[in-house]
Amino acid sequence: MGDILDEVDETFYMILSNPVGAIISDGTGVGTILDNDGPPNMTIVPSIDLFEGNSGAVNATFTLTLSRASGKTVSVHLRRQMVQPMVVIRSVKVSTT
Ligand SMILES: [Ca+2]
Ligand SMILES: [Ca+2]
Repeated sequence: MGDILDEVDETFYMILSNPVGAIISDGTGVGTILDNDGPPNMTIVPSIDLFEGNSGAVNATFTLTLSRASGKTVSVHLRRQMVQPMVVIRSVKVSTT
């Protein structure tokens, strides 16, 4: 099936049975559908602004976007890098939609 989904190659069997006028000596053929689609592009929202509040922690939400769906598991490593040393990042939570 033609699609644009990056996916693993798919294998199927073609099996012969109930021959008439012949004998099946090798009745199983294997077909492999080779995926020809590359992975989607991933981007992170370039910047966000948030108010510091008056106490406690605030949440900063960065949105990651894929250019299109993938048939494979997509993962990415998140790394925190301090620009201002007084910023304390206590935790990172990830959710998907
Ligand atoms: Ca394709
Ligand atoms: Ca595909």
